[in-house]
Amino acid sequence: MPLIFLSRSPLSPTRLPAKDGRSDLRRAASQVFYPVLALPLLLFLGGCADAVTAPETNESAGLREVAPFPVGGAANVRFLNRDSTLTAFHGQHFSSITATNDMKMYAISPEPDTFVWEHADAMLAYADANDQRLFGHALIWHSGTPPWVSELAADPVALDSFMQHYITTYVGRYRGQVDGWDVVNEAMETVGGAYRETMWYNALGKDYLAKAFTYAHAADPDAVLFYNDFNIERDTAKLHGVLRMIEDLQAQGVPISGLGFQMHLRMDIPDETIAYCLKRGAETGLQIHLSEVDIIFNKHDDTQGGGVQLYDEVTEEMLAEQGEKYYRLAKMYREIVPPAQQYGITFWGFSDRYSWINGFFKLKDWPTILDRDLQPKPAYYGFRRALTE
Ligand code: 9MR
Repeated sequence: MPLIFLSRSPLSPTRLPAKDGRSDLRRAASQVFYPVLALPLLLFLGGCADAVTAPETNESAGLREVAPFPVGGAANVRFLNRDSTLTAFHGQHFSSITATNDMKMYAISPEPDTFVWEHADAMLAYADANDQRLFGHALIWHSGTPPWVSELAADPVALDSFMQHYITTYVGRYRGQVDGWDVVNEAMETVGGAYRETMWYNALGKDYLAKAFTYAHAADPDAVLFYNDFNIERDTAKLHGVLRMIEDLQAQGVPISGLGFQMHLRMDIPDETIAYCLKRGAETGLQIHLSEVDIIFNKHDDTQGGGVQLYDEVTEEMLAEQGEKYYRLAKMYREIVPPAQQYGITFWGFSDRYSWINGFFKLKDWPTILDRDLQPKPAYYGFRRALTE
């Protein structure tokens, strides 16, 4: 399916329609505290896993039509232009899109005093043409920082001034059109609750987070502004570190409005731990985004090439279990996160053929909702069942 590009300039002042009419609700709810009891929920989920469910009456409808919250798929422009089967799937099933890499700092500002808008504009045009919400990933991230910006760290004043200029220009350009941003990504150490000593942290101290959110809010006061991290659904020390940081930001009046759980899950991460972490996250009152969902069978040590191949082949039974894991994840999100805080669930790649997992960790795995032939897996049906029950 060819991409259709609209003629509307990305500078148009019209905010993309609140596609489900919920944007205002989402923001209004961001300060509300919702206590949730995890135990009854887990008992309930345990019961549901075996429950006989009524057949769905609307099987041809896309996930986006049956979901009570936005459902997204991460993709790059090049990818969307290349694979028409996946483009068609993306348009049919997703109401939200995140650029996997095209909106990172290394893509937007690869050289000094340069902004390259071509791919971000194309993402916006694609989102517009498909009536999807565009989510911005990610403004400040140590791994997304191009070398020339890292060199600025020798002069903290210059680095701060660049950060302000970058965020103001970028968020300002897409004001009203990018619905929300990962303002800061992965500011905590891989394991445990300490700040990651990135060049941003080393030059500016932990205040770089407050500054980034403040600059982003000034550039688009209506955008939903997220802190996003990985393993915070399993490493409770890391989650608690993130919660302390959020409390600190909120106490200072910093305009943070969302918390992203990346949710790069593994089959053996206990549901009880995920439920606890979601509950604690929701208690912040922030919007909660499951921002990069996939579920692997094998293991890795969180480093590039660090895969541990436990399973060389996947069986029907394993795929069925993965379907139940997807089911329980979506169900937990629906039951634990109050509806007004459900910013949505986004898949980080949605086919086993193209998933980042295999190349990055040097693993053979089956993490997504479509198989290598781009056919829906039990994971797809499990996820869908949790939306429609
Ligand atoms: O999937 C992304 C991969 O293609 C890129 O090479 C990499 C570096 O930019 O980033 C990957 O996406 C990461 C995301 O931006 C942040 N959370 C972890 C994701 C997987 O590494």
